[in-house]
Amino acid sequence: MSDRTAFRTCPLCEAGCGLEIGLKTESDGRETVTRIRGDQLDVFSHGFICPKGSTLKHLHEDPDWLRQPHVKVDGSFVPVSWDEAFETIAQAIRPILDAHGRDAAAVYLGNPNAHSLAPMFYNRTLIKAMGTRNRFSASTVDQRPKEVSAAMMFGSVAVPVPDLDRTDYLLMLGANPLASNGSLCTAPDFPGRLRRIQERGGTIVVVDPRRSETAEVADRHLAIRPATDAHFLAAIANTLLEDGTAAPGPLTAVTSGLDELGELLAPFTPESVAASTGLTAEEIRDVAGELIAAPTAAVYGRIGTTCQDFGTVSSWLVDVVNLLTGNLDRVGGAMFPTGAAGQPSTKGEPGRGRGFRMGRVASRVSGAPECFGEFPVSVLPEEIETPGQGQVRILVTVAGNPANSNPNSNRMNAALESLDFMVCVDPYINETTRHADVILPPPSPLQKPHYDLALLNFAVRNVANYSPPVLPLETTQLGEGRILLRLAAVFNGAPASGPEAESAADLLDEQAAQGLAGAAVSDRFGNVAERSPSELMEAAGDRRGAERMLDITLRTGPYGDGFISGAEGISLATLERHPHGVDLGPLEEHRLPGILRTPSATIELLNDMLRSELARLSGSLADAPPQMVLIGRRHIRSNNSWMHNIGVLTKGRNRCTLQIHPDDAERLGIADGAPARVTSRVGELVVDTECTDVVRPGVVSIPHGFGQNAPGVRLRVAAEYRGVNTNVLTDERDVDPISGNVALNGVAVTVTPATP
Ligand SMILES: Nc1nc2c(c(=O)[nH]1)N[C@H]1C(S)=C(S)[C@@H](COP(=O)(O)OP(=O)(O)OC[C@H]3O[C@@H](n4cnc5c(=O)[nH]c(N)nc54)[C@H](O)[C@@H]3O)O[C@H]1N2
Ligand SMILES: Nc1nc2c(c(=O)[nH]1)N[C@H]1C(S)=C(S)[C@@H](COP(=O)(O)OP(=O)(O)OC[C@H]3O[C@@H](n4cnc5c(=O)[nH]c(N)nc54)[C@H](O)[C@@H]3O)O[C@H]1N2
Ligand code: SF4
Ligand SMILES: [Mo]
Repeated sequence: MSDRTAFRTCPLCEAGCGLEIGLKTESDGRETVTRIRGDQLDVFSHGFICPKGSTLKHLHEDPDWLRQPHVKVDGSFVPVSWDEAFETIAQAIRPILDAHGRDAAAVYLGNPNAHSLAPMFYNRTLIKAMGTRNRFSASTVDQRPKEVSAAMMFGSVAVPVPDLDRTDYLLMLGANPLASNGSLCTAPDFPGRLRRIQERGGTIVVVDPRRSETAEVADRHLAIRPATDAHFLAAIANTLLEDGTAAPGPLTAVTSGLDELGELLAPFTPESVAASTGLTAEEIRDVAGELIAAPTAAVYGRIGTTCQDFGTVSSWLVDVVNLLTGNLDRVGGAMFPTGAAGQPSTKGEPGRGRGFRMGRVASRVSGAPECFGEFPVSVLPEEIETPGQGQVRILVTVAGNPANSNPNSNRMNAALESLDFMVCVDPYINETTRHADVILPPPSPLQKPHYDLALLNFAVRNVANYSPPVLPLETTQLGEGRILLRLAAVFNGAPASGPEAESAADLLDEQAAQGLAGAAVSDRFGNVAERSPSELMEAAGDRRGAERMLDITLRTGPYGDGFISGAEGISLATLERHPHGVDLGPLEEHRLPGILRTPSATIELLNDMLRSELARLSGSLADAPPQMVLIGRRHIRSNNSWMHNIGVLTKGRNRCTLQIHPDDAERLGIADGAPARVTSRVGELVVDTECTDVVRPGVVSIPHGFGQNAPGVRLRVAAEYRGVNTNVLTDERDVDPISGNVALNGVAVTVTPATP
């Protein structure tokens, strides 16, 4: 029985489903959650949720979720006040920064930041206050190659998404939305959207070394050899160019590099890539022919195409094929969303900008190029380990678990333990935060406001949806934005406690809002603003913190009243009146060339980095594949490394198994269910096997994110789980050369029976 119903967007994955939350007032006046189910009226998810959606209640009530700061004293964590926590940080970091400079402190931003409103704004403030070039994030174990390929082609991180609701033909590579619910393609009820493609007579083809849950429902599954997607896509592109069926249509006029493309892709014929991909030339030609013949078609690639050796060139080829088949920026093809917090098109004119540059600075130890203002996480351990000027001695993590999620976990754990000082903005004592000196826990998702600032820019429909906090903060808690502002103030040398610390945080908030309003109006997107910065600040009224930042962002976005003179544009107040979201309609076509931000105001297909990668790619055609390679997988009941503490999700059989093909298991003498020893260049582990023909021979699969049974971890449910951390095996040296993203898939391993 509920006394009240609240509506909120689920922040756990990219789908962003609407939740209906029942609340009851207890005798002490506090509200508790009675039930969470899908919000039938949500304009985007229409009632869909996955098994994780209802666990916001469990997360909120998890006794291991810290509700006040913790400081390590003599090796164990003790709860302290916020003032004490920030004083501890101030006293520890000041002498280190004074002696060794700003680069002695590094920051690592993890995945949940992308799902969290305040950090989307105030991580910038923190980073600025830290003044360090040593910036890292989970992006380089994830989507960085796609961001790079999009930025090269379009001049900004404008990533086309498959128009799921209107396409006739969907070619998906390295994505398993039936488990992940989609990524870089925000689509609540992805399974339903796929089903409807088939119901309207369309076709789904899945390219994956494993017969994933998504492959099972597809019309066709091509069991490609890991890390050869670029071979496959290059052969498709080359086939279309060779047989003259390539038809970029009106985009030809705004594309540069098309002439040279044929020559560079010439080595890749369906016949020449058959051996490496493990597919037949005929299968590849069929897909090429079908993509052209389909009334509309979209190619979509995800983790399997980005977290691999040829990440950037694979990601690039996805959109090259979308372009060559005439499906880029067209209904039913690969389209550019118009997020309410996103990038408007210039009016009428081709967009022009500074384009994409990387490598402005290089990392200290191995010279890895900067990309989007960050170094790849693959070099974080060496930056901590290697003495000298600029050595990383302090690490701040915000919503990240690099000890589990990054490659070569043994090395990462040792590096984290060797730091002089570590601060984690994180709710849990887990594999990473156990190394911390201070943990600053954010409130639970139900206590935070929400707007999918980043992810709605990748949505298959234009939608805007704001959720106010459902439950209040407890007296021991601090909002996440406030935590980041207070921490930034400490790095600025401001007082760490008392009223002066509060004022310092207020001042930073004021500066952040003014900076945003100023930047927005001074021609953020080549449009002329209708409102001055002070008008925007005034319009935000009494709002402060993330809500004020969001209001300014919405008002100066493509639907905002900051740009549309006279019209009732979207502001935060509009969204507050629509608890189920505002539907802004299906994706629009012809956003090109208006959204381009390349210096040439064209789609820039080629550059020297891509030319040299294509040479490496053709060189790799003759490579003998390793005998056995490791890939990852996800399960609908997991969320990277941090939700195994929720019992309703982890109950049931062990899901952290080594999937191995029965032929391989027999050859290696490994019985189904028996433990196997898996060894890579950097580490080894023992894991339960699961003999199954869902993986192709020569490929084994272990899901990531498990292994919470490490010493010092305080996750009482997760620690009991029979899981291992697969990133003990993944190799920080194995990176996509352009983006620096780690090749978490396609890792060479040996598998042997483990004698207990
Ligand atoms: N082998 C292998 N490894 C992988 C992958 C793979 O496919 N295979 N996938 C990679 C991918 S795609 C990603 S995105 C990375 C993720 O890498 P990370 O972001 O480093 O790790 P997560 O497992 O997402 O852990 C998130 C952390 O944030 C904390 N947290 C949760 N909610 C909040 C919050 O609201 N606020 C704050 N401050 N903290 C919060 C959690 O306690 C946890 O410590 O892992 C990568 N690692
Ligand atoms: N339930 C759940 N949902 C999640 C997450 C989670 O941990 N659990 N994590 C979230 C995050 S951070 C992200 S980034 C997204 C990721 O979303 P997805 O990209 O859909 O992630 P996966 O489910 O890992 O699917 C990747 C697929 O790539 C395949 N693969 C591996 N190597 C190759 C290869 O070389 N080539 C090809 N073609 N395929 C390959 C794998 O077999 C797997 O089926 O999911 C998000 N959603
Ligand atoms: S699919 Fe599940 S985890 Fe993802 S947003 Fe929807 S309910 Fe939340
Ligand atoms: Mo991710």
